[in-house]
Amino acid sequence: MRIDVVTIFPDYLKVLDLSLIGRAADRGRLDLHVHDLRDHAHDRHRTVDDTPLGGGAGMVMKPDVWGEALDDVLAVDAPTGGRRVLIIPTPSGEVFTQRTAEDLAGADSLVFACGRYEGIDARVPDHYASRGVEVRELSIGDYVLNGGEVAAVVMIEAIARLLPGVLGNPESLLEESHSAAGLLEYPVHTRPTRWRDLEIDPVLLSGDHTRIARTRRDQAIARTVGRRPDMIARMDAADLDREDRAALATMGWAVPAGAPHPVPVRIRPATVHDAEALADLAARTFPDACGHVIDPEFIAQHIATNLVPGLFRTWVDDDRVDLVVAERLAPQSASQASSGTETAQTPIVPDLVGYAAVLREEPDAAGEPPTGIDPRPACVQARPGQVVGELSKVYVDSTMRGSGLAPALMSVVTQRAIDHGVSLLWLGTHITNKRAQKAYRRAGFRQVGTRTYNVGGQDAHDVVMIRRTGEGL
Ligand code: 6GU
Repeated sequence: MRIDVVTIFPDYLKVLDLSLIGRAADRGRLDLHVHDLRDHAHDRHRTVDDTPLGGGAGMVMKPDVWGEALDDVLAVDAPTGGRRVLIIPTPSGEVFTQRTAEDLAGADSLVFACGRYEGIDARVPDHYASRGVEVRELSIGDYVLNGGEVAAVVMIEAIARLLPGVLGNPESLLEESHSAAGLLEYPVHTRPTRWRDLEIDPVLLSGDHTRIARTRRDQAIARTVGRRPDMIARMDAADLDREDRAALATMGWAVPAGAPHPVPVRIRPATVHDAEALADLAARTFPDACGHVIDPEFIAQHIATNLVPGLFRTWVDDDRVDLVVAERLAPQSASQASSGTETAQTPIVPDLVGYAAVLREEPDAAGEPPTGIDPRPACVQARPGQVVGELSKVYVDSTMRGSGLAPALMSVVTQRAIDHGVSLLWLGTHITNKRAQKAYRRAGFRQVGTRTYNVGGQDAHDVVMIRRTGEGL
């Protein structure tokens, strides 16, 4: 690749003679030429700028001087049929990204026109574009430098390291930040394994490459969620496997069925303001859990009498009930969701897409158990004094199936129950609902028996599963 740089400060580009890029030039991979713009100024003072037409602050670089300089460079260096790009670094350009670097690495010749002051007369890029030259006005980020030289150095380094034979180890191109994967790179470590009291995840020392890859991927996801939520919002859902989705869902992002990208979702304890939306959600999701076996009329009856706003209000007020909801957030809240900066305004009707509840088996002052708790089946055997909780509900809206939200809700609600002393969790789920059983098994539940469950006056057959938590697991 040939690179020409036109500037009034040729010395700025000397940094490119150092290190990698310099070595690439030495080995003939890169043919770098730096030209002094002032060689094309013909007055006594070698003037390259003038005051802006129309008034205003600063100075503008003269089109006649630039035209002569660029005509020369473009004439000398006409590569035979190759692709040549004229690049004008400017803070008002399109943003230069890794994608731009990859694209430009495919060119045969690049010409950088580095402006100073308020920039180059705007007719210069227009002129060359109209003559068929590929012109790109590019910015390296949202801040202002005094001139294009440093930006040109940045772009040249980003482009040159992608050229074949420039990097010593081309594999390091595969797993880096801003690669096609759309994630920041995972944190890296080297010996000593313990440094100033800081240790690394022991998985990295396990030699188990599958687990190492998973841990690193989770770390890359966590880092990107925290630092660059905009990148998460742009991720291609097709690139996300089930474990990616589960990790994202615990970090405030879920992938709705058929959606192109993750969307921000917050898992939080329910409040009284959620009661109506919870009843709606329950009415939408409960029928799916019945495995199309139970008479729709009985299901409707059960919903109308049990899954009402009053039930959810009662649960919110009962400290024996851990009730958590998953709320879909408006897209602009993405950065707030992951940076933890809460905004005061709560939507009037929260967009709830999932909920989970654990009901603790414990009488209240009046000797009553929590509303809606089921009798503990005989196959669920507790040790004396053990606190038992029923995982009463984990429902996710059909649009969020496979989004990772169900396991995330389950893990949040069970952790809250454990924090409240529960060490044995049980649940009943319809025998035909294999999808739910599989999800519960993944979450550490195992089947211990069956029960008969009355839905709107009709008997339903449930599988009973338990999970022992905390000590004595
Ligand atoms: Cl390309 N030039 C200047 N002068 N300032 C910048 C820039 C370029 N990119 C960001 N700031």
